[in-house]
Amino acid sequence: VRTPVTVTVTGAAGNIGYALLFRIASGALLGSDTPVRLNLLEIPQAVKAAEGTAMELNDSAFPLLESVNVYDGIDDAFDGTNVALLVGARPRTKGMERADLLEANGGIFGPQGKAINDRAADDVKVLVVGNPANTNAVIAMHSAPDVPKSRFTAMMRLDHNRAISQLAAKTGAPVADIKKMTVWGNHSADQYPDVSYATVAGKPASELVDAEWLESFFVPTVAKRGAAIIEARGASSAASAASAAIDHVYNWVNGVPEGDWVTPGVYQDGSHYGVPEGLIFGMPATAENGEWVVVDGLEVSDRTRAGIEHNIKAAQEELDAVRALGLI
Ligand code: NAX
Repeated sequence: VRTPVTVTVTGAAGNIGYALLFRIASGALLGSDTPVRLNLLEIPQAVKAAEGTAMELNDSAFPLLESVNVYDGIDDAFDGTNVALLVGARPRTKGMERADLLEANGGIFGPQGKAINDRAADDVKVLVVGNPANTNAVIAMHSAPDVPKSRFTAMMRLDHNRAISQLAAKTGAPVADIKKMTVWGNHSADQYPDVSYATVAGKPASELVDAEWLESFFVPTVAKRGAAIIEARGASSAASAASAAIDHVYNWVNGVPEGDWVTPGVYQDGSHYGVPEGLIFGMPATAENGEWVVVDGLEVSDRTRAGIEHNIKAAQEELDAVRALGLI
């Protein structure tokens, strides 16, 4: 049995939190031989609900769960944290301008980044789920100058998994047969899900589906799936988002199977696919020794290039707004 890992989950009393915590405690996040200490962070109004969830976690008697603690103050919540899942965010409410949304989230992710900087373990890995995820991740990263930038990531895995699911349904293949899916860019409607390199039971996906289906069905269906879930369920994606967060961290820590890759939103140093330095951007990656490794050198079609450029523009505009607000 390995040394226990401390996992901090923000927004622990929310919908994603409820779907996420039990899977972390069961061992799905880090593996079945790694004991977990859970730190749950909530805002004061939701602490009672988080304590209820903590009671249920204890009642589940998970053999790997060493402890559960609930916090309403950020510093202690990140003390010794090895994995920080930043789920809680300020949602966009009706009539809210983008600047207001960014400012409210800057007030959450800036201080959390600083607490991670000051209190987390040296090997801390951060996954930002709360929207706008890519930009919130950049804000947190800027407040944590002592933490390597590559430790701040944004969740693109739900988009990646949605893309796999759509391609599987179209081709009649099991999801396990689909490899090398890619989603470029941001977790927003701007994203570009790309089957250019994907294989289905070893065959190039591009030979199994036509360009018309990709353009008029696949891309918009994946990019707008969140809205379709809200329409059907009357609530936003929660269990699938939690599952994607589990997949992201599991692969980051334990690696990606040979012959495949996944999509994390990763820090850009300016050396990948023409994406400028400073963004946190979805692209194909594997993981080695707990570090993401971008899959470089893929040939990029004109359509993919356009998808990447569109996302660069969208991400930069959002960061310009964040910069104008003095948040980074
Ligand atoms: P909920 O509103 O159910 O839960 C959010 C929780 O966060 C609440 O309990 C709230 O009290 C808490 N919270 C707010 N501010 C906090 C702070 N400063 N510190 C600690 N906790 C705080 O939302 P839920 O459905 O769980 O979604 C959470 C976030 O995930 C949202 O921002 C949502 O937009 C985002 N999503 C991101 C996805 C992705 O793929 N990146 C997909 C799913 C989801 O839409």
